[in-house]
Parts: sequence; structure tokens; C-alpha cells
Amino acid sequence: MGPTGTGMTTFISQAIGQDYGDGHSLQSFTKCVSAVRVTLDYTRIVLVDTPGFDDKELSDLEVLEIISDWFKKIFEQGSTLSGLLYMHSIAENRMDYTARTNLTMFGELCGKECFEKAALITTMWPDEDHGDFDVSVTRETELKQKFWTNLIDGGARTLRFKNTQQSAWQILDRLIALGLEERSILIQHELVTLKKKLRDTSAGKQLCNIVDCLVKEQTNVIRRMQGELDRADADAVQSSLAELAELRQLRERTIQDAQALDSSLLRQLRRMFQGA
Ligand SMILES: Nc1nc2c(ncn2[C@@H]2O[C@H](COP(=O)(O)OP(=O)(O)OP(=O)(O)O)[C@@H](O)[C@H]2O)c(=O)[nH]1
Ligand SMILES: [Mg+2]
Repeated sequence: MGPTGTGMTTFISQAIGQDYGDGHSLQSFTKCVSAVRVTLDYTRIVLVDTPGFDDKELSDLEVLEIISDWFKKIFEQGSTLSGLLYMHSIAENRMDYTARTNLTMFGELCGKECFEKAALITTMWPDEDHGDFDVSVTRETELKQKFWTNLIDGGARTLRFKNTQQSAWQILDRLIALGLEERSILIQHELVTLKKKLRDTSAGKQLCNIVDCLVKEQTNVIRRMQGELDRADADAVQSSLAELAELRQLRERTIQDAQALDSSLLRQLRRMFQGA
């Protein structure tokens, strides 16, 4: 899992040694959950690819439905997940809204009890002799100390993916070697064992909280813009305006998502009372 374009599909392609989908376009490519079986040195595993949140074509609710439906289905069929990989591009110089939303949703889908099954993978590493390498290492430290602490404290590992087959398998081997207890992740427990509706799960509730976060984010940008206007920094104002427009769009989409969750609850209530 992870933000779109961070290399989730590429990781699978490298692991299986062949192209797993056309992941080279500038648009988000993966739109559904798909699984591929692979065997290496007598180890048989199934790798699962997912779409990312904040996709330009799918709403966050659609992404949540797609991912949670799949997790629900495989758990009902008796399968559990041995490991959860979260991808983050080290080339990103900001922990932006997309990265934060994906990280939050990842945590809510897994649940604290399963953080030890999680590997936080950084992708897009430059060569060690490249000028950006030291900056990337600094970013990695910041991620670990500031944004990933919760997951790391819960037992998640941080690993680098070097975009090779060997690197993909080093990561998979690390997870396999852990031999962790086969238990459901939080969303599976909530949907299957507790029979909760999606909107009542931690991930579903989080999606509704996102509107509050977006409003806070907009307030921050407006505050920053006031300083930029005082300094008459036209470039900075321009880029803040673009950021504001994007946040407004995201807020509208998220409100639509929350309304869709609401109306599905209303439909269920109506059915329940009509049936009574
Ligand atoms: N240099 C470098 N390029 C990478 C790496 N991982 C992925 N890429 C490239 O980044 C682009 C996007 O990769 P994908 O694997 O399709 O990304 P994704 O996370 O599956 O994204 P969507 O399916 O579009 O949501 C592709 O052009 C890849 O070749 C990496 O570790 N290093
Ligand atoms: Mg993909």
C-alpha cells in the first residue's frame, strides 16, 4: 500500500521478474486489488497490489471500499496476511496531504496489533554517489523520527527498496523470517468478526475526520499566504493559491465521500425499519 506512484506495482514486477502492469505512465495506474503467486527457492507467496488513496480518478471512499472488500473476502475464505508493505518515495521533499492520508489510512486499516507485520519501504533511492543521496538519508531519518514513530514503536520495520529483484526479495525474506502469528488485521476484524459497517470501522471514521484535517490545512496555507503577501513574494503566493485550489477540490470530494457513507447508512436503516 502507499501513495500512488510510489512504486507498489514496480516492487511486485521486480519480485516476480517480469512487468506486472504498465506502471510507467504519469497517471495513477492501479485501480483494483490484484494478487500474484510467486515461488522462489521453495518459498511460495502471494503478493497483493493495491490502489493508493488520493487517486485522481477514484475517490478515497472508492479506494477504501475496494481495499476493504478484498481484505474482507480473503479473511472470510480463511486467509491471513503475513506482512504489510507501505511504500513511500524518498524523492518526495514534502510530507504532503497525499502521503499523510495514505499513512493514516494504512495505520487505521492495519490496527496497532498488526504494526509488527508492517514494513515501511522507501523507494526511488538515488545511487550512493549521487548528490541527492545524503539529502535522502536525512529525509529517511526525519520520516523515522517524526512521521513513522507510531508505527515503528508498534514494531514496524523500515527498509530501503533499491528497485532490483534482489532488493525486493531481501525485503520479502525479512518479513517471511519473522514468522508472525497469522491473525486478522483491524479492518478484517471489524468487518468480519465484529460485523461492523464500513463507516463504523476505524478506517471509515478516519475518512470522515479527513474533512477536519483539510480545513486545518487550508487555514495553515491562508496564514502562510498572509506572510507571503506582506513580503510581496509573487511566486510563493502563486504556489499557495494552487495549493488552496487543490485543497478545496479535495475537501469537496471528501464531503461527497462522507455523504455517500451517510446515505448508505440511511438506506440500511430504512431497510431495517421497513423489514421490521
Ligand atoms: N528510479 C526508480 N523508479 C521507480 C521505483 N519504483 C517505481 N519507479 C518508477 O515509478 C513509476 C511509478 O511506479 P509504479 O510501480 O507504477 O507506482 P504505483 O505505486 O504502483 O502507482 P499507481 O499504481 O499508479 O498508483 C514507474 O515509472 C516506475 O518505473 C524506484 O524504486 N526507483
Ligand atoms: Mg500500481
